[in-house]
Amino acid sequence: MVGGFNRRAPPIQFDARNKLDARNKRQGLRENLNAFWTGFRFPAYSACVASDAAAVNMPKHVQTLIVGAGFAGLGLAARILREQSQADVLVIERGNDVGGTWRDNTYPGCACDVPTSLYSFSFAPSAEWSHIFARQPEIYRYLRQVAADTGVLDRVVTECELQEAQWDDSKALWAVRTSSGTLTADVLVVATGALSTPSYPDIPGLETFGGTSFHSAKWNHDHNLRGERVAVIGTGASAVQFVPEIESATKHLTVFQRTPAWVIPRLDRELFGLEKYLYRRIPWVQKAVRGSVYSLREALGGLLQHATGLLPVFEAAAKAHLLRQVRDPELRRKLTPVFTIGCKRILLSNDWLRTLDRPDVTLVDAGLAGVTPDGVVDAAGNEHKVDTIIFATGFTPTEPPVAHALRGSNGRTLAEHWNGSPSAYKGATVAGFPNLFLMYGPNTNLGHSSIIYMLESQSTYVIDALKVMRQSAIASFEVTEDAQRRYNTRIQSALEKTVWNKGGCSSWYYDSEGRNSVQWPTFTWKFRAQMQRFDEENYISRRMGPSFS
Ligand code: N01
Repeated sequence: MVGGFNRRAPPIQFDARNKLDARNKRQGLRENLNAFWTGFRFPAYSACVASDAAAVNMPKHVQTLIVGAGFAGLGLAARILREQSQADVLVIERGNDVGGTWRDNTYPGCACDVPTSLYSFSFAPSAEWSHIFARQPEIYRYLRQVAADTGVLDRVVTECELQEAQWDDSKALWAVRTSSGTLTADVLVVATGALSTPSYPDIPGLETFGGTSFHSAKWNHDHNLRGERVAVIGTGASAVQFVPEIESATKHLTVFQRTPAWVIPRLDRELFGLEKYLYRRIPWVQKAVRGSVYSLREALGGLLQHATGLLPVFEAAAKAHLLRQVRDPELRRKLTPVFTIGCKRILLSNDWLRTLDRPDVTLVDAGLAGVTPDGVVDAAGNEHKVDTIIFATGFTPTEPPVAHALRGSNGRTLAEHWNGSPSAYKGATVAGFPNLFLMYGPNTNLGHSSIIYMLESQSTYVIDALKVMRQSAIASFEVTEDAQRRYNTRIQSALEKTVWNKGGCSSWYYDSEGRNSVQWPTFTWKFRAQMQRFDEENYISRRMGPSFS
């Protein structure tokens, strides 16, 4: 499945692997004692995890089924296997490889905008990153290597899409239909990512366009942009990365901006050989760097959440950056946001603004009226003739398609239950949907730090829940409506004070009900603290009985 994977790359260091092995052995003994738990059985599918879809032979039942093999699904599976090497866990992935968003987003210049020392698994540090902000190919390579080194790869079925999952209350399990067959699962974990389904704007006439069009998350590498007139729709985190990369090849670039973003310099550089050497030889050096990046980011989070009065200092820095890079005052005016910095994601770029100031680039901020066979018409009625349209219009985090595939205890889908406004308990569980965990669920996104930290916190919660189920012979758990309601009231009230809610912008953090159902409102360590333990007291649990055997 991972043809081209560089097996000669230096191994990723695994923290205290030996200690873990010993713990795993002790754990293994305990697991055997607890083997009465229905789902416990040795995996029967290792041979069916395939390099070609035809060889896939789905198991009939699995204890823990994870949907999605990106950072969230891989990280969780890796940690489950570290705790219990024989755990009955299966990962299904609709793509042809692991890697999630870092497999799919291959646009020119794609890179992480969070320092990679923090945007990587805590249990799998790598000393091989090329830059402070790693590039997409190396992050993708890293994920494949982690999947291989942790044994997760042997539990992944690729090209296997979840089509429907229905909770069966009488048997206390999920009946799952996939593109590769059906199976049942005791526990279902949805790790399909919040930024995985591309969003396309609803522009009249789009279907009449005679040229080429594609989304930044599905870059068409077979199409050569050289000498073309290209339109880019959207000016978010993806556009600022690829526009400077493609501009010199195109004949003319027309960038359609709906809302200008605050942009600050990306303080990036190559990592020195000495740094990599130290990271390899003295792992705590890298841990210290990770710790400092984390602390600085938490300080920024503090400003975004609690001290919005200090944010104009950052706006001044962003305005100075704009002044340095753009000579044309009219263009500077168009590029100056009218909302508080941080309300939308702060963009990092050293060449985006400068690129927009080039003579072969036009920034259109009049809005979009439609598409003709030859080009794009702006709201002022001007037609911009183009050969290719690239949509850099983001994703659909508040309307995840997977929610249509999950049916809870009353037969309604999660999408029907949410009705356009997602909410969950701790971003992880939903009343009416027993034995279901969401990774990167509602109100777990960040504006200041690494989502990997949040995902690892969620993994801790899921793993503890699995342990509690095993130890207490619990067949099913379901969060109480009351706990979920109280939790969300608290989250929404905390969000009220933050820049994401009161910064004067509209953003993809808001759902169709006008509720911010995306952002985590406070420090990430507070999220970690609440995810340390599976709080059974907020759940309705059903013990195993003869009907569940
Ligand atoms: O998408 P976006 P993205 N007509 O939603 C515009 C993550 N990420 O792909 O601002 C016209 O940020 C929209 O305009 P407006 C990161 O979390 C991470 O760039 O809504 N324009 C905006 O300009 C990021 O936030 C990394 O008014 C329309 C743009 O399209 C997220 O991915 C790297 C429109 C969309 O910007 C998404 O980034 C890259 C319409 N109908 C991305 N609809 C990391 O390094 C939308 N727009 C971790």
